[in-house]
Amino acid sequence: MPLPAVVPAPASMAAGGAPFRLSDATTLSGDADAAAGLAAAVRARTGHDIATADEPGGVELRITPGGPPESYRIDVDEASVIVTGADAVGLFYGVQTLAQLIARDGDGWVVPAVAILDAPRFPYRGVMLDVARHFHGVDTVKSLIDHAASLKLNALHLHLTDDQGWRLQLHSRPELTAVASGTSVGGDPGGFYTKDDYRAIVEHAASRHMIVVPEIDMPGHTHAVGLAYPQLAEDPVLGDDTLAAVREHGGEPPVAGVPFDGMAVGFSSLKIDDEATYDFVADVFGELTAMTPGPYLHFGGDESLSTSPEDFDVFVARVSAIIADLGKTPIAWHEAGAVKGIADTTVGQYWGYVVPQGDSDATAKAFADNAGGLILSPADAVYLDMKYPSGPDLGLVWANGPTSVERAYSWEPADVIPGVDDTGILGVEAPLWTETVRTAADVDTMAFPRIAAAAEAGWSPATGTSSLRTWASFRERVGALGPLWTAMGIGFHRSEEIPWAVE
Ligand code: TNX
Repeated sequence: MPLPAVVPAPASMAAGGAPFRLSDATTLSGDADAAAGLAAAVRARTGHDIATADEPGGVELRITPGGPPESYRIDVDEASVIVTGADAVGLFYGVQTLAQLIARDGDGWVVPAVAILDAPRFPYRGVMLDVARHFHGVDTVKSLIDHAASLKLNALHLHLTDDQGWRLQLHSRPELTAVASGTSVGGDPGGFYTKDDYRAIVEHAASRHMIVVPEIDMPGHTHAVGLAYPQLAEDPVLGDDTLAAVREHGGEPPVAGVPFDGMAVGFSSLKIDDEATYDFVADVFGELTAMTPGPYLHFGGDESLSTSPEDFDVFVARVSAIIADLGKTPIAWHEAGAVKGIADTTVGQYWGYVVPQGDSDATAKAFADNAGGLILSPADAVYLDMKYPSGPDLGLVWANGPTSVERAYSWEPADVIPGVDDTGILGVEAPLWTETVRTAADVDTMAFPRIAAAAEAGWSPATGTSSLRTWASFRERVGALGPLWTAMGIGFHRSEEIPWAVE
């Protein structure tokens, strides 16, 4: 009997025997939060309501402390479905798995007889949304949280600021949103989150057991800061890369004091020698600390092409220390790993290729050698903004693109950076940059199904250690999720690489 389709692949699964049949007599008992989540999932998938009951029998949801964090087990036979989490998160993930197991059987619905034991490989499993190149409102973000959490992702990284706009209201620095949030790439409208909006996102994420990781990118990617506080920013530097990007993508080159709506990078920098810059950094991350319950604050550090290497070192050392002194763990893109004076708790985020080019592996490895560890976001595999080989006319191609679903899947975290194995890897994150991504539908189509490949890299056993961890298995399992994703309202890309199930 083939194993039922679960994504990301569980640590262990056995199947066989008569299924559990959902009927009007089926009852749900146990943990109230998990029961509400499961009832909603069953309603979305089957159109049926299940009644809750005080007595066990039917479907039972419990928390029994003991196993690893976030772990759960599911035991299904003809008589009962029992989901047991080691903690509330584990039970939540057990419910996500159960929602995937529910299958049509003629006119009815069944849960196949299985025994699943499951726990994550890595503690950090993220998705990033760039709300700076195009602003995306609270509802879009909430949907992304719901959809990503169903794949057991537990971190939402928001890229909140860039050359094109500043998207988070801060009372300590009101000019940022008042002056520098009005536009997006291509002259599209901008926008920003009020403090209440941000709180709503954080709370919604927490209800799905996700943390929010806010990123304020610096010292480059800061043209918008210069609109609000001109004294903090250098004039744009029109280097060869910037001018080439302007030629390739169109639009005007950046001009100091004028909103930038192009796609070039690497031309802006905060003033490194001015103490006012560090007052600004302390205000911004101080206020963000009070607003953000999660442990991480991301300070960017990528593509600072117009900041001299010496200045970059000074800046990264000071900013990482400011964040660490606030009691938070700094995260930076991998370029910052070359900086000797960086706070040693800083987590690095690797965005080089699956096969590292240049010195990207050496700078990334520095984080694993320190206390922080490494988040892997190999651009030619899990960058959700790369074009698909065929399909929507969205996305970029610079990272060895276009990127097929098979390429998004076919990499092994422990094989990317020589000398960095599971002990140095904090986790995996799939970034969605939004130069070309304007709507909620665009977010869905670029993210799904490739985000499922990243989720499996972050959650499931290493390739080679499980028969489920192959492209052949993955494409079948993802295909089986098509009806569930449709019921959840996910507008996924119907890639022809995947045998999508039809009901
Ligand atoms: C590189 S990857 C960037 C972003 C762009 C992205 C587009 C990284 C750390 N920086 O500024 O939006 O490419 O794919």
